[in-house]
Amino acid sequence: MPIFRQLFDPQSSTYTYLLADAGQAILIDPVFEQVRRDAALIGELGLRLTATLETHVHADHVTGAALLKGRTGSRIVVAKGGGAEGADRTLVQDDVIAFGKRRLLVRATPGHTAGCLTYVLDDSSMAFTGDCLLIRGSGRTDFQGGDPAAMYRSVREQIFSLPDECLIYPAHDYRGLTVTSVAEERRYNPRLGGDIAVGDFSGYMKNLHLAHPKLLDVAVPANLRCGRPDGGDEPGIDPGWAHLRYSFAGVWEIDPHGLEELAGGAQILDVREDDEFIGPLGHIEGAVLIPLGELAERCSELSRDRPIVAVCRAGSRSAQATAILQQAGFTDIANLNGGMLRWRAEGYPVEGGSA
Ligand SMILES: N[C@@H](CCC(=O)N[C@@H](CS)C(=O)NCC(=O)O)C(=O)O
Ligand SMILES: [Fe+2]
Repeated sequence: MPIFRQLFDPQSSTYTYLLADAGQAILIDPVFEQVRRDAALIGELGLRLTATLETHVHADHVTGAALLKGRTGSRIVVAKGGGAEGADRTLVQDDVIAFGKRRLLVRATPGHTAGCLTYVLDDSSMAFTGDCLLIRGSGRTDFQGGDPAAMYRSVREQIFSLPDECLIYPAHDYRGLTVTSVAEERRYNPRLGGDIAVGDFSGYMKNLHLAHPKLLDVAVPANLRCGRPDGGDEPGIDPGWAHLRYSFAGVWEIDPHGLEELAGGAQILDVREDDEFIGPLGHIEGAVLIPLGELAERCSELSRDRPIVAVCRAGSRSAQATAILQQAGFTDIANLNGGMLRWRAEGYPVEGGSA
């Protein structure tokens, strides 16, 4: 089994999939706004992102492909027939994408769009069906070259032909369901399962009457550029006041070395209890003490004009402090990774404390 993670974007109900083997990772359908999260996870798992794969040109969110390429050097991989420009590789039926010693095999599954692809893991244990086959549903077929008859054929010939136990991971689920299997969908899919014929499916799809995706006019043009921003800045450019690292837990972290480099340029907020502050671990010179339990009420004691580095014993209470400060409207905040324990272990100076 390769490393596998299913990641969710709540805004668009999109699933992004991380697959990795032997240190090499790929992402299927990364979302622009989640690039920082996804890059953090890949870093924390000690992986290198080699490629991002799209199942299709999305209409409801912008891909993170170009941003990820800028950050990590990953290659942008899309369908040959999808119309997107500026990719590093384009795929057709039966192409192979390698990561470590594992491979994904490409199946063309048009119907939701003309260029939709399904990616099947080498042992047929998993398939990533994009917006072709969804859990007890299917992608819509009413724009972007959608075609119910093509989708029917794609599902019947390219997906239902996989082994019964093959797990199906779609690009979306609007009810919070996460996974299904070929056998289940073959039997229970209300649009495409059992004895349903192509005419039945087309009738079903013609009467869906879905509103267009809210982001359609933004997402499609951006995705045709593989997610390259159109002159605009990338959202949430990384903070420039220190060398920070974003964690998958959602916290900006600073290492002891980074804090030392700031040389007094930040307020140091120690959120331990009074007795710990003067206890054996000591504290960092110039630190202001506000115990975590009092922070919400005492925020006004901190300056909004200088960045804040939160500190505690091991780095967990101070991570919570960064969340409290963020809620209170502070912007330049970081957590001292590893807290006083790491600060001391790496030989940085303290006031008070025992040797
Ligand atoms: N309300 C969503 C609609 C998203 C939507 O239309 N999703 C497409 C996939 S890109 C779809 O096929 N949806 C199937 C469905 O909603 O049943 C939005 O505004 O983004
Ligand atoms: Fe879609």
